[in-house]
Amino acid sequence: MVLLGATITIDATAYSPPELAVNMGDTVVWINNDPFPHTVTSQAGRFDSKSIAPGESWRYKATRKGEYPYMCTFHPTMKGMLRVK
Ligand SMILES: [Cu+2]
Repeated sequence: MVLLGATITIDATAYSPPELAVNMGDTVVWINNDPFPHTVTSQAGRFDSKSIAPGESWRYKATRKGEYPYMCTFHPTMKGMLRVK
């Protein structure tokens, strides 16, 4: 089976899983399960979801190899890492 994408949930002000590796071309989906908004913001400026409302999701197609640390601009302690192989 070929995994074409991956899902990261946002729960209790944390990304789960906090680190994820995907293949180039995969689509990654973040789902906000918290009752308040979050963002998924690349620290190097590669991507920025802007505000993801409660219950909403945001998807990003990983088109370039690399390591992309990201954070939530509303909660600076929220950090994640996306690796694109
Ligand atoms: Cu947040």
